[in-house]
Amino acid sequence: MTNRKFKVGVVGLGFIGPAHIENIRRLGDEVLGVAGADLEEAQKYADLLKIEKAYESFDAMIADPAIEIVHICSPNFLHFEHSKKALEAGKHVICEKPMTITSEESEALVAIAKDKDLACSVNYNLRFYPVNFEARSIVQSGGIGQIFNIHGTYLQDWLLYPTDWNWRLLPKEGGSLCSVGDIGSHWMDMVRFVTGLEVVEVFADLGTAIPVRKRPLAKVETYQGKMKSEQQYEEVNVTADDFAHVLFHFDNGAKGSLVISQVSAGRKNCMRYEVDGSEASVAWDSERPNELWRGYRGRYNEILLKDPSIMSDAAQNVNSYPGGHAEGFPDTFKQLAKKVNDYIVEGDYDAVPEFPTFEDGHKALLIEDAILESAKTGTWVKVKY
Ligand code: SOE
Repeated sequence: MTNRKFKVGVVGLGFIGPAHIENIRRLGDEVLGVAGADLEEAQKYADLLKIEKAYESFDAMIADPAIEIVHICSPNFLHFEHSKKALEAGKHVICEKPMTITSEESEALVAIAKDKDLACSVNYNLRFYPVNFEARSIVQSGGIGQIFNIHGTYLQDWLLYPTDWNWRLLPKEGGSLCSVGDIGSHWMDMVRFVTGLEVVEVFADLGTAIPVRKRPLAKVETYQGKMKSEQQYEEVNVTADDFAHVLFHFDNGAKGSLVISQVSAGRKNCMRYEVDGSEASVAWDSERPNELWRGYRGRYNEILLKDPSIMSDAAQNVNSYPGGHAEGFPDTFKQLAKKVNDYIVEGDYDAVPEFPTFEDGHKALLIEDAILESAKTGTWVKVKY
């Protein structure tokens, strides 16, 4: 715990940048300034969110000696450049996922970060729903026995209509994988986190439900398309996945499967995982994020309703509110950033961080490389760690 007040800069002011800003402030830190696509955008958000400085560029932000931590919320293709420059300027970094758009870039970032006494995190925030920490404690202390089966889905509907548009659909901006990189990566990170297992090989089948989309001529932020009515459009051919099926082999011999989709009507932001062990199962659904299900063969099943007083120390540590007081999406950002703050205050950069690291971000990119290759070749492909 610390009362040190950090000065933070945030780049990227689309859907997720403001979520970071809100939760940095909830920790008591100061969002000293923001950078966006240009000064006009930065100024607009600085005014709207009552932030002292609007920088004319990202470079101007990291040149400010007062900034200690940089949150990178820019489009995916800028994550590499922004993280690299921030690290070279001596700033701690929390980078949105995916960490970069290629594994060459993520490998380079891991190397750059290696010898620096800086905290480097990738924002796999969904880990930080307290019951996922509880699931991890249960599973990794042998609470479900030997794991043999891991399955789940990550489903959304915000790209269902041909008029739904997002920069993630363009490989140059979002990376070669759309739904897999954007949300499948969260699921894969989550099961690695909960089980402690690594993905050894994958078999993937990628789908594009809407091969021609109508791209609005005006800029549209993530999820914003759902709110808009009349627009002027241009037609764009899309090759990126908006849904996918992936099979996994894990390093303990367990098998897994995941269905990913951003075109599933009615599913708003629904990540589900279930881990089956020889004695019990655990399952979680992000649309009921304060509940953890435990399944048994010989007795009644259980549902834990989030309550720090009956949870493990690790899970208690990422709770802010007592039982019956729901914690949600914004809280996950706060808890991740808090772990980063604590790490910086502790000052032992050889210690194993309790936040998702650049190594986790790099592993995600390596798994995605294997997914892409498998989809192209129609074969099982080993992850090249
Ligand atoms: C859009 O699919 C998105 O905002 C993702 O980019 C986030 O990582 C996920 O948490 C919610 O959905």
